[in-house]
Amino acid sequence: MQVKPGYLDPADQAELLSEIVAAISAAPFFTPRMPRTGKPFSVVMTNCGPLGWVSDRAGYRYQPTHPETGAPWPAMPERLLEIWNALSGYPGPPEACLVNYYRPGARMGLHVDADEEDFSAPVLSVSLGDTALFRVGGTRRRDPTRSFRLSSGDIMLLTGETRRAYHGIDRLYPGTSRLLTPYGDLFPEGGRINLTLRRVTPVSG
Ligand code: MD3
Ligand code: FE
Repeated sequence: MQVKPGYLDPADQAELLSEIVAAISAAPFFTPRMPRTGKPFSVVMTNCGPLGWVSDRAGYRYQPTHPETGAPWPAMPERLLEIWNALSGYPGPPEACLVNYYRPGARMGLHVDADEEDFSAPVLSVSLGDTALFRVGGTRRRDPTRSFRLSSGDIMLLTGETRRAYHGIDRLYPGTSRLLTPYGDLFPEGGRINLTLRRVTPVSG
């Protein structure tokens, strides 16, 4: 696992956010639900790129269309493809960009990302907006965990062993960023957006 604090400067963050806001207007946030129980997540989501991650009573999966509108996901911003090319070391483009929105009070419990077919590909995460307390452990739920803060503009690259580690977001630190302020209609309480770029299927060679 590699963390690149402040990889994106404030101008880059603002430009990336404007592209994500455009994607959200084409593919509105949906509320993911736990398989079987239907319990809603506190995080809302959308996606861009050829595939998007969704979760509902039927289960977790990647699919090419929005679960509510049925439309294909919007294209992945070129800027994200460039970041992936610069940092991932992977010989193919990402297929999914999951957009998670945390309002103050939202969290994401400890989990493992296991719905991708290609675990040799890294996961690349971009944090925008309020600082969050991130927690990562080992490949077993009982393994010890460590915590650190992720701030706006930070990029995290998950490779190798940590790609299969338990991780989650324990809390936000509300009011720590003004990046979302221009979009008060969409984000009236501020909050945090996390982008995760993933390869889902292996690159065919
Ligand atoms: C560590 N998102 O969408 S991103 C998720 O901040 C998710 O929204 C968190 O976990 C967020 O699945 C964390 C960073 C991240 C992504 C994948 C990982 C950390 C990871 C996979 C293994 C270990
Ligand atoms: Fe995850």
